[in-house]
Amino acid sequence: PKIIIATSNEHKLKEIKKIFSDFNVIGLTKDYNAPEETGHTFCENALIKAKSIEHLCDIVLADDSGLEVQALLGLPGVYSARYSGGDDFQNNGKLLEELKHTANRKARFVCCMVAIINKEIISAEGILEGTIAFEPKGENGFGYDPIFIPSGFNQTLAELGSEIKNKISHRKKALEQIRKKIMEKL
Ligand code: ITT
Repeated sequence: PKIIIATSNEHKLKEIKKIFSDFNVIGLTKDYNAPEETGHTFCENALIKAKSIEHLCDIVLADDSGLEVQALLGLPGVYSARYSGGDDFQNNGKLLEELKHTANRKARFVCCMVAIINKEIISAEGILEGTIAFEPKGENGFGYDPIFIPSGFNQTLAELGSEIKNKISHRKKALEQIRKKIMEKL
């Protein structure tokens, strides 16, 4: 089946295409006129994005995701993309600076997927637990991947690479759950 994804993030799109290789996943990226993400939760924002392209296809999907740092009471959270006002590199710099004197490095990635399938809304959440590194390492991935060490590993997601990331990530977990729900509706 064909699925259109509401995202302007090429990296997300690539991961979703890889994990949903059994669907005909189409990304809008450049043509996507992103709505303002005014929600207070990942799922609210994912729903705003999914609704904005609902008219385009029988199945549409949106991903809203981010990093919750325990010592920062859950920030950057829904503000993850715009945390520093700059790019990914600056976001990572700001976060490391804020945690400079903090021993508690616990954090988690959260991903909420919302699909609208023949007007019906379904959602699923995925979480990846881990810790924040003391300096950025690795070249793969995007966003906070260079400073996030998933539980059970001792390298960052950017060092571990996409093959491992796509097996354990918050995005993978959310997609597998929503895949089941989509299949039930088809
Ligand atoms: P769209 O809204 O167009 O999908 P976006 O990048 O703005 O693209 P979000 O609003 O969901 O997406 O913000 C997600 C941010 O959270 C993203 O820019 C990263 O900074 C971070 N993030 C989410 N998933 C991540 C991952 O798998 N690895 C690293 N950082 C991630």
